[in-house]
Amino acid sequence: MHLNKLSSPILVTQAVLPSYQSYIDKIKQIWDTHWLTNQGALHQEFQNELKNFFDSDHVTLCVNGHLALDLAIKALRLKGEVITTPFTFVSTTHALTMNNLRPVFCDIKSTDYTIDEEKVEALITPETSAILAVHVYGFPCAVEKLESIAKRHNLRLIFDAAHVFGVEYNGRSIANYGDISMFSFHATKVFNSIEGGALVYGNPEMEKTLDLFKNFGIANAEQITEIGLNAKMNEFQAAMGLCNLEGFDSQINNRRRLADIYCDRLKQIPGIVLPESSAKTTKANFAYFPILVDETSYGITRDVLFDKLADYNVFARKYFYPLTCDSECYNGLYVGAELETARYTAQRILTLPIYGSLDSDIVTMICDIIQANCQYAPETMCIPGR
Ligand code: T4K
Repeated sequence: MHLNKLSSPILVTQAVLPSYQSYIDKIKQIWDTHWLTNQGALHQEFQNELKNFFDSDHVTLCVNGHLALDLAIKALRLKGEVITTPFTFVSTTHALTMNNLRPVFCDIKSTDYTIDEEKVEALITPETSAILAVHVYGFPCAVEKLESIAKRHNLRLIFDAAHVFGVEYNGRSIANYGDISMFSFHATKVFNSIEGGALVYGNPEMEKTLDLFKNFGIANAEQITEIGLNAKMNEFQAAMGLCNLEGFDSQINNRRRLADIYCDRLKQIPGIVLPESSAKTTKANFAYFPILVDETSYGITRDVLFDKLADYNVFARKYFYPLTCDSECYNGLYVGAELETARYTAQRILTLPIYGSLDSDIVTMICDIIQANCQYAPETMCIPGR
């Protein structure tokens, strides 16, 4: 099989943009009103749209996902220890440690890489105040089991839902589980508001607290009732969110088509392991396309495959390596944690390029490269183009 290097780089994702004209039309009112931030009209409109989208009465917008998570932790007044996953973007762990909480790392499942709910209870101590789980790559955690553990032990349950915008589980938006869910609308996500984030929750009393925390704790011009920060979403972000919401379904449909090509081709290759979400009733969003490279069956390691793809101008990413707890900034504090599956996964995971505007021929070519580099391809394997 002869494969040529691509003329321009293919990155793991490409930010979704609405049509130029639709954004210009949307931001025109900012020039009319000179209102740029601090809960303006576009902020209000976006918040209302998201209440419909998430089927929730309570949505708080934030300038980014990380500060949204930070606010959730502050508003829930957590203390002591929080059980969490190390297989995530560093934001999840940093949000805990920056709030003087001690993360207690739980292992993940080898099927969909979410926190292993069967291992959570053993980690609960009198110091535990919450569970912070991540719907990683767009795969829902075992939400009911985590909810019942949290209830039994009187713990708060937070979902880092940065990856699951648009996902439905059991016919409901995934936003409606746990005490609070944080969504990221960063440029790299399936849905973006340039930067941005939202908190979705059921308790109406949280709304006031979150609004205070995200605006310096200012209750009114003369009263500061909380030690808060600035996490407000501005009008340009809200405008981008509103425009991108319109194109969201077609974004997901395009991703689904690409994911189908990846799945059909890659499942045939020895040593390329595809995730299996146990949440069968999910409406998926194809936020990421992770593969696990099992070097004993594939013949080369994840890192070698990463380099081979780069030789063709294809830049996959090692999301999420290293585990957050093994990051330099944590100074080996968690080396002893029993995280066998998480460590195995982080060494072998590779997320392949996926985004709505990606050409299906490129996806086919990426599969060809992965297939061509398998050292143990059986003779009978169907190799298109050979
Ligand atoms: N929790 C979880 C589980 C998360 O994954 C994240 C964020 C958070 C919390 C925090 O949410 P935010 O505060 O970010 O809202 C990226 C993103 O910056 C980060 O948002 C994301 N997770 C993480 C998984 O990925 P990098 O350092 O890998 O991004 P970068 O700049 O290398 O971009 C990746 C690719 O995206 C580029 O190769 C091309 C494309 N891209 C990027 C940017 C910035 C674009 O096409 N346009 C752009 O503007 O972290």
